[in-house]
Amino acid sequence: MRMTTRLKASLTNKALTHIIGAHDPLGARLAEEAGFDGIWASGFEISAAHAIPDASLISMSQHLEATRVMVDAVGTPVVADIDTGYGNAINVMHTIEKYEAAGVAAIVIEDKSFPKDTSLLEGGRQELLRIEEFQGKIEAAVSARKDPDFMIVARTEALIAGQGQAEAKKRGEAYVTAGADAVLVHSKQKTPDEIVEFSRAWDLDAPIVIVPTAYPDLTEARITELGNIKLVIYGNHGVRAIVGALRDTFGRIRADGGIHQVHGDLPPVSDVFDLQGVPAMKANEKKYLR
Ligand code: SPV
Ligand code: MG
Repeated sequence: MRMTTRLKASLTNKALTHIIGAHDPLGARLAEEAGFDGIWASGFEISAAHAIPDASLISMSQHLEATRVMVDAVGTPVVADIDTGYGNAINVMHTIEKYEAAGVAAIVIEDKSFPKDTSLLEGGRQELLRIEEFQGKIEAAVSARKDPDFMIVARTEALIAGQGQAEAKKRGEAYVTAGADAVLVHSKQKTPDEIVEFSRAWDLDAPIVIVPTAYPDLTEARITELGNIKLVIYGNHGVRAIVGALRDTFGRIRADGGIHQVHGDLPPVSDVFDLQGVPAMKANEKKYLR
């Protein structure tokens, strides 16, 4: 089954589909191994992996390439975070063509102005596009896709921008009217209240998507109870885990004056060989090297 169709069916048939952020194929493989339904090609993670802010500094081609190599590495759907679509509706059409050709299962496009600022930053610049302008971008995305199962997820930053529930609902509805398959509503509040309120007021068939980074108490069990949230994205836990793990290991090696202490606490190199696909390569060598 195509990844587009598989992801779309998952949103329809599963109570809740869960995907997690990654920025490279190794992380994507580990997410797949852990049993996630898919990969979030996170703009934040890919920016962080380049050690630059998530503020439209990564180019479309950089993000696309990072996404493509993840698609190639896993047998699970990849959802691409295309930020604002890298420009206006025309840029969006080009972006959709390229991401669909790269094999991604769905894209998420957000209603902020370009260049964007990252959503969870205290005091970040959060300027929204006019609704009609963003509807034009969604319509452009819908017209540019070839596979009808390639989902276009419209993300509203109305709550992030402090514009309130009514604005968030109005925008979500307008985006579905324009052809969005689902609406991602983002929140930076520390409690789930704002998202719960949005979910309770939402009465369209199009499913809701959330990124509960700021309000981690909204567990999958509680999300499922709400009924209309069908996709949860864990945005940045991979890159944060890496930051913690590298800082700890690198710091210990310096403190210990060698690798003699950390050595036994790390996964063996053979574990990395497996993740690289070395056993399959060796099997092929046996067959084909003569
Ligand atoms: C990302 O992971 O890039 C996201 C989610 O868009 S957030 O960083 O919370 O905006
Ligand atoms: Mg992002």
